[in-house]
Amino acid sequence: MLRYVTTNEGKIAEAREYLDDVSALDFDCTEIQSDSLGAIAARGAREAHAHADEPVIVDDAGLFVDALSGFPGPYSSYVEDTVGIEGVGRLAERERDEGQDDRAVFRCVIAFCDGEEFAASPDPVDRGDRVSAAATGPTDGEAGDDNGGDSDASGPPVKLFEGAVRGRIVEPRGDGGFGYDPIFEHDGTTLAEMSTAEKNAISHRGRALAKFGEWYHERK
Ligand code: ITT
Repeated sequence: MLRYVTTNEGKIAEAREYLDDVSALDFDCTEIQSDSLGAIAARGAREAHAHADEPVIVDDAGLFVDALSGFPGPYSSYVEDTVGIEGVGRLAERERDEGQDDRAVFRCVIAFCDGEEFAASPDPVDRGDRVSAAATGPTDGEAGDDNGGDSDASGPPVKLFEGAVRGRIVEPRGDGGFGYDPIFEHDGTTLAEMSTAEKNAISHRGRALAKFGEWYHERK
């Protein structure tokens, strides 16, 4: 059984369109401070696999607004909880009034770990060095203890699957989906105005899930 480490029902609903044997696992992964979604997801997948001893996926997603130099990006969750999606929309609008454009990109990285090695393929494998270097933060002896000296930087390899979708930041529309979906428009329709299948067909997560699903079915 594949476990999807998330408390977000929307993510599970989207994943079920690609994976028939997936179930949610409520496990509180360490959310490291990093500007790399891959580093955050890889760290979570290692931790969750060590905890559950089952194949796991962890997905980290973020909204990168061009006019805000990529903000909120990896901080999207915190910003949704504090400023709110309308607040992000207003910030983007203010910048737009200053002549900036309204484009944005939604990115998603799915990290898979089952404790085994992976054959080389086009998708990156995090071996606890390349990505964790970005995730490690202060080294031993440096100030700060949040994520400093990432003791889980080594460990089993983690395979990463990435997806992205370009769009525009607009006034909120639609009541489907979750998170930033109402303010993210793709080809004239916000993600919140789409069904799950329509969103998956063009979305960051749909693209990452399609790659992962194909690879995972062959691996099984
Ligand atoms: P888990 O960590 O439990 O998986 P989460 O919702 O916090 O749930 P993320 O950290 O990946 O998941 O999400 C970062 C933020 O981006 C968060 O505010 C989400 O609501 C939002 N988000 C993620 N995927 C999204 C999507 O497909 N559409 C709209 N917003 C999304």
